[in-house]
Amino acid sequence: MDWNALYSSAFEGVRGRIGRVDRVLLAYNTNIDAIKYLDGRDLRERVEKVGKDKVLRYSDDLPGRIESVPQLLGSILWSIKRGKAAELFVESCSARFYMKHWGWDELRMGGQVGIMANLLGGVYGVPVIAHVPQLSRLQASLFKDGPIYVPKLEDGKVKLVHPKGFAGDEENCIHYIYEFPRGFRVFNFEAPRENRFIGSADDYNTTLFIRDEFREGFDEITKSSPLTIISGLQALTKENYREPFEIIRGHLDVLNEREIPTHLEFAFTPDETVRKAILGLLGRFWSVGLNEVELASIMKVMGEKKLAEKLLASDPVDPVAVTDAMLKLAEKTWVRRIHFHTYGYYLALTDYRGEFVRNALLFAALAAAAKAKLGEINSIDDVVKAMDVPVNEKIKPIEEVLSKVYGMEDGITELNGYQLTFVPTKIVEKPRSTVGIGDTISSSAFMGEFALR
Ligand code: 8BR
Ligand code: 8BR
Ligand code: GLC
Repeated sequence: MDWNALYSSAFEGVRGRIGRVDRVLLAYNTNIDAIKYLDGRDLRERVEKVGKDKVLRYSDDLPGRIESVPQLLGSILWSIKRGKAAELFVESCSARFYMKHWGWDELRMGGQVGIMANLLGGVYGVPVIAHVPQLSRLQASLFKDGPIYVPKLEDGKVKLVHPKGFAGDEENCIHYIYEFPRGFRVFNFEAPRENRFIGSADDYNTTLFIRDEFREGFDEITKSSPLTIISGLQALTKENYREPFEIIRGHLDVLNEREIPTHLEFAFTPDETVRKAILGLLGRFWSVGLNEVELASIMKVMGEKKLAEKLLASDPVDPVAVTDAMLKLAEKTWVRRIHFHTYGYYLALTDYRGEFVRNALLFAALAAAAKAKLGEINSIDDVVKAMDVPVNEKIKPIEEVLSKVYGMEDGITELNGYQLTFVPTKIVEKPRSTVGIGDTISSSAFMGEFALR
């Protein structure tokens, strides 16, 4: 299969038709990402200063939330040791103060909504309406120019303005992101792959605070939005999820009534009660996007323990286990589209057919590689700069398995009344940063499908 030729025509196809996507509504999580690229010596000195013994126990067991500086440093070590991402709410003032003084190398737009708003609106030129829980001046300044809007209530009426024109003087919701490259060393730990630990000094996104504009004006806001992407449910806990879930159910009623295709970006949700509650809502979404850890975590709450283990057992992930899990999820919830992404390839299961599903995935993979390579995509023409990143050769055996087991050809096959679609991705050797690549993939693919339909 000449994947490069398919990549190239998928890109041209989406670029030529992107103007057909009218407006995308994005809710709920937007924040500021303060990114610190870790330095091994600095980290070691900090750990020694607060006490190695106090810190190291958290590198074995991640705490539920951060209540002290040793917990913060220990959690960072937990991520490094495993090369795994983790995100925890930072409750303690002293840890928040410590992170602020430690500082950052870069401030970036954060949160699924913020990242997707800048990509879809600021880069692709697709009009978006975004939910921004707190619009501080700093938060507003991180929005790109372009057709990005937030609703503003004036005399009970919804007006759409660019975030920079909102004139809000609200709180800063800062997520401190500690990034490390593959091979990063501290004490006797060595990171098996690049990743990050996130400490969220944020009381709004973490509890899914929903603004009045979205409580009172939702009906009005959705009138002009033919597509929706929802995210930000991941930090809720069994103690606080009920109230926001009530509002979300109300929002889904409106979206379903209007037949607006809605995608859920399923980020890792540590609380099992919340994960089950999300599973219960999934049938009301058109589409869901997730990675292998997230799919495994859903299989766990569906009682599919063996399958969950299989999903985490090999690298690259066994595509037959992924397909089994996607089928189980689709048959349980009736969600129409599942987009799975992992390091090296994507799979989609849809209850509809067509090459456009594959081409949208290819466009997304090119955007992901561009994001990894450049750190930030500034125009749609930046996306094509990733064409020279080679298609992942390690994925050949995965393609062979899919062809042998399911008779897949050119990345497409039929299975139990669904279309199963596969693409091998382009992997950038030394990515600039890992934050936000998943959001780039999911939003580009979902939007891409509707451009190509
Ligand atoms: P298990 O609980 O099955 O080990 O899976 C945890 C996975 O979710 C890890 O891959 C870890 O990187 C990720 N994760 C994230 Br993101 N946030 C986490 C959190 N708060 N606690 C535990 N794991 C988390
Ligand atoms: P999550 O954060 O949701 O897991 O999404 C990250 C995705 O980014 C991975 O599934 C993988 O497809 C992609 N990715 C990563 Br991580 N590193 C990449 C790289 N260096 N080049 C291209 N894609 C990458
Ligand atoms: C989560 C984090 C946010 C980050 C985003 C990237 O939403 O809270 O800080 O920007 O993931 O995907």
